[in-house]
Amino acid sequence: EIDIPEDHPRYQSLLTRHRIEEGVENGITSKQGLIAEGRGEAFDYLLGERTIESADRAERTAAAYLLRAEHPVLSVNGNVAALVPREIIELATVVNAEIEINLFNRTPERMDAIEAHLHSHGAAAVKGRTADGRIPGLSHERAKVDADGIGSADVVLVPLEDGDRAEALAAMGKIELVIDLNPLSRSAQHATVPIIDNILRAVPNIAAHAKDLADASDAELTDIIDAFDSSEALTAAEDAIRTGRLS
Ligand code: PTJ
Repeated sequence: EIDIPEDHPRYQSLLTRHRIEEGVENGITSKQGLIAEGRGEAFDYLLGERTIESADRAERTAAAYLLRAEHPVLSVNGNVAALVPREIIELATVVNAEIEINLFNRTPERMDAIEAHLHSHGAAAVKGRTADGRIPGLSHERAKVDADGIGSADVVLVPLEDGDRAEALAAMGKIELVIDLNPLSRSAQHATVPIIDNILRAVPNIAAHAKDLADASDAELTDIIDAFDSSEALTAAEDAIRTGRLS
């Protein structure tokens, strides 16, 4: 077991690393997930390991999209399952979304391990096993989705997604909410709403905004959505990284 003193200045980052390491040991996270985590950590360090103002606005906008959606789906991969299993289930409950396991490196063993992990954290139904739908333009394993899950979703939350898949989902006309610490990644660039923040902070904050907006009318949700500018959000994040200014 892990023993990190809570007053360690890098407590959160050490805890994150430990969860990802444990995820790999338990067959949940891929080895590439370890590399992705390292990359994310570097960007988070440069952002000051906090939710910048523009990311908070993106998170509120994401909450508005999820609440207004007819069929919202939260996509879960090996990093998401290791880092925020409880928080993703909580968000799904708050916005009434489905959860679908959707892996870049899909194997039956990892599908099983992630499904069991989500169930152990209280998830009721988890999609992703049927795999009777395809994302056009991707090779076989990477294209698999559930036809009645991501296949027919109008709004999808895709945290830490590979660029090709993010692009292909956007080409299908989905409203894509992307959580990615790298504002220059193709996933962030193709997102309807790029959320440049650590998934550890982003998912609970989207849920908090969704709770706050629970009684908002469709018109109010639409106002929030219309006021959001994705290229401005990307620029603000890049600016914060380059200058250390927290915009
Ligand atoms: O579990 P699988 O098989 O579906 O694979 C998942 C990974 C993440 C390995 C796969 O989707 C992948 O290869 O993704 P990439 O192309 O490495 O992109 C991951 C992005 O997430 C990078 O831009 C990272 O900066 C970012 N990232 C990493 N950790 C975090 C993060 N963003 C937010 N919060 C994090 N904790």
